[in-house]
Amino acid sequence: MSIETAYRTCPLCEAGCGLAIEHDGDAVTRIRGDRDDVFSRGFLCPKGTVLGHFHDDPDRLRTPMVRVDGELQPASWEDAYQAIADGLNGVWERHGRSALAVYLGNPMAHSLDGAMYGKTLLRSLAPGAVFSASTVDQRPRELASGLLYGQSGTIPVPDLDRTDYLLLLGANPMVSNGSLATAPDWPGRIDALRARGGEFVVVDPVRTKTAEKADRHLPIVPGTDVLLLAALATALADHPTTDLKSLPSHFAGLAEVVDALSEFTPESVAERTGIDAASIRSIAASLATTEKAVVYGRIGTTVTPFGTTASWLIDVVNALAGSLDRPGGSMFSTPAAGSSTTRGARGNGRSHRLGGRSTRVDAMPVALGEHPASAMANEILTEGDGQLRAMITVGGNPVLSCPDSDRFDDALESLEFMVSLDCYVNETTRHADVILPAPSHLQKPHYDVALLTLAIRNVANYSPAILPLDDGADREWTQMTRLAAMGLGMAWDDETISAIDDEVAGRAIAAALADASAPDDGVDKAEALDVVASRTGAERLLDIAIRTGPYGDWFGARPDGLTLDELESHPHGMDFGPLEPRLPDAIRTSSGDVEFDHPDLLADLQRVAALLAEPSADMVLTGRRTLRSNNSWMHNMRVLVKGKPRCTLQVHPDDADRIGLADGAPARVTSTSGTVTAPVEVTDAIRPGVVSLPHGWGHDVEGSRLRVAAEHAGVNSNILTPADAIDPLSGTSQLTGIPVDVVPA
Ligand SMILES: Nc1nc2c(c(=O)[nH]1)N[C@H]1C(S)=C(S)[C@@H](COP(=O)(O)OP(=O)(O)OC[C@H]3O[C@@H](n4cnc5c(=O)[nH]c(N)nc54)[C@H](O)[C@@H]3O)O[C@H]1N2
Ligand SMILES: Nc1nc2c(c(=O)[nH]1)N[C@H]1C(S)=C(S)[C@@H](COP(=O)(O)OP(=O)(O)OC[C@H]3O[C@@H](n4cnc5c(=O)[nH]c(N)nc54)[C@H](O)[C@@H]3O)O[C@H]1N2
Ligand code: SF4
Ligand SMILES: [Mo]
Repeated sequence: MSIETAYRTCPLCEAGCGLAIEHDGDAVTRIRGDRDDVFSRGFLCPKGTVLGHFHDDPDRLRTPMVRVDGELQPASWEDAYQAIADGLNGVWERHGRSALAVYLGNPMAHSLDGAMYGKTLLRSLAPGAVFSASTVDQRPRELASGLLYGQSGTIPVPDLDRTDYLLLLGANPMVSNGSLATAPDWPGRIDALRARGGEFVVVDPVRTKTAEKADRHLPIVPGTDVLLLAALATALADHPTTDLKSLPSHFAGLAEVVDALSEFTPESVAERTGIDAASIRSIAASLATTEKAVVYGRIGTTVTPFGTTASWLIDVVNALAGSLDRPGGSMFSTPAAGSSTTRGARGNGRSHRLGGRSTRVDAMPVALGEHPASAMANEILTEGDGQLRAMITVGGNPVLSCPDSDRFDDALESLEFMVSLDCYVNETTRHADVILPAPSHLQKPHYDVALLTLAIRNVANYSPAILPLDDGADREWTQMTRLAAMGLGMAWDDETISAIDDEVAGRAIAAALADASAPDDGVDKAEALDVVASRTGAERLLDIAIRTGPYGDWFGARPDGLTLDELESHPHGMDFGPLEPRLPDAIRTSSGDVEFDHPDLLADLQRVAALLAEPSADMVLTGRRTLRSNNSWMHNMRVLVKGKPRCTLQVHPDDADRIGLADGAPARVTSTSGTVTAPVEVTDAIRPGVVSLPHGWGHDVEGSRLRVAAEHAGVNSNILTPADAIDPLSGTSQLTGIPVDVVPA
């Protein structure tokens, strides 16, 4: 035995924990938290320990699969690519380019290959529609950032380690380990906040593990955070210590916003939100008087019909509290691989307006270049010009993660051609004609390009691959480039792939050198290409991003600057310190100011007023996450699914009594889109009038090849999610507060 220890960042969720992976050749013997990791200091969750189990999972695909006589069968890489080219060309010839759709799933947000090569794939295929998990998740937050700061990636995060007052809405970081706020060990960081005398307040219809840690828990009526936030804004504006004139001059239009919100007082929203006016006023007072205070909202605030407006109001409240862009408040990171806050310059940006393109069938908004996931089924099933007839899914399982699943499942079955880049034959990929297997996470390098732009400290960590690729296998960036070559009408042999790769690298360098952030005394493109010549593919693009990032060496022009080699020589990561104020420099609107009084957001307040007047539904459905799950796709790991079933319908005891539901007995839940039957879990942790079912289950479908998951199937909660309920600004699906009827089954 010769056991080696390799260090790598866990790619599974947004926390990005450092792992110490002990392995004997191909065999992983143990995974621990890396105590020397500069960010996670040894923290990890049960999922982080299973990367070896995943690698060894016999159901994980090692070879491409191609449909032959109706059946998915193992095939050579060559045959698989040929089948893809034939299939795509056929669809393009019959129906044109616009008949193809691409769906990008959540793991692509964590994937180095996806981050570096996704754009090349999309640009070359020029599909009629791009869908992603963003419109069942954070898109409202991105859109609000686009409108306010001029760039959708300019997302503020709570300065967790320094704040003394954290108001958290619609997030359960004790279970999710945090989202749009990259921070390993949220539990420890919340404990530290309380230990330094800070206060922690949670707004959630459920008394979650996170709420249990709070000084105060406010069980809100699902979907009404927008009202609470509006009332917090008016109460803050009223507070004697608030002086709008003392706020930075680059916060434009706050007085107009406060005026426009005037009807939303704590008293006026109390009944509708379920939170009394005195509580709202006391929170506003704490925000006003605590120097280091912050409001942070997550998925419970975005997957509602008011997601964009609520995300905007979170920043309005932070600004009024003097917390935006201040230590201990809501801040912007300075990530090593660069971001929308480090590229460009103040004053040379452009402002966003809503009301651009919309979808063919349902006229849903195409925000930030993406079609809403809620529109997918109708775009596939509705005949006419522009009908989608082929789809490529890249690391996504939309059959379990997107609305109106039963109908969407039928839609996939009706496609003329489908390709999936994935690790399994699962609920979604069983419909594919060709599946290209993703290497296991241990077989590819990792750098969390996207999530490190949302880190609560400025940190960076690069992990090379630990295990070699299987013989003849392609990494995902190569898979995507071969598909891109097909889109460009080129061959997809290695020579062409390497030529495309060179061109992509050259373009990345040219763009960086032309950027306002580039030094005047820099090298030229040819010299720069020479400097990065030792790497190819996604790693070369990462090297370019790091060299031209805020700490970068600019290909030698800043000799002490950062390179990927330098980062790689720090296996436990590099820490560039706590977040620093970034405004106004990081603003990219055309005015150069944060445009708080954006007309599209102010206009939406009419809808908010209508919500205030609308009666609550008798019973609504919300979702939840469980620690041992990761959306839909880790239920084939026995260590994660053993024990009591987790896919239960949580019901308050009063509701259970009224409806006649017993703990453990099955209940039938019906919405406008469908019906599921799930076992009841009676718990007083949930607000009366609300039931909760986790998403990502329902593994008992025909044709999937997940032997362990099938034994712990659960039900697919998204059968209950209607496709027509969205945030009309961002197109994001409503996944919480869905009216349902619950009866004993
Ligand atoms: N009702 C309800 N629905 C929800 C949510 C909710 O809260 N409630 N949450 C939503 C959210 S936040 C999200 S992000 C979405 C997730 O939605 P999706 O991204 O569609 O779903 P995942 O379950 O993450 O599926 C990931 C897929 O990628 C594959 N995979 C894993 N790793 C890799 C890899 O490295 N490479 C490749 N090529 N494939 C890989 C897996 O096998 C799986 O098929 O679900 C959303 N759906
Ligand atoms: N263990 C585990 N970790 C994960 C994932 C996973 O599936 N499992 N998924 C990852 C992904 S893709 C994401 S996006 C993140 C998400 O991370 P989080 O945003 O922390 O997501 P959740 O844990 O679902 O917590 C959302 C909370 O919102 C509450 N809620 C529902 N409706 C409302 C509402 O109307 N108002 C308010 N105020 N609260 C509401 C729910 O009760 C729930 O407690 O987690 C990531 N981490
Ligand atoms: S918290 Fe997230 S990043 Fe950390 S070990 Fe668990 S799954 Fe991996
Ligand atoms: Mo997500």
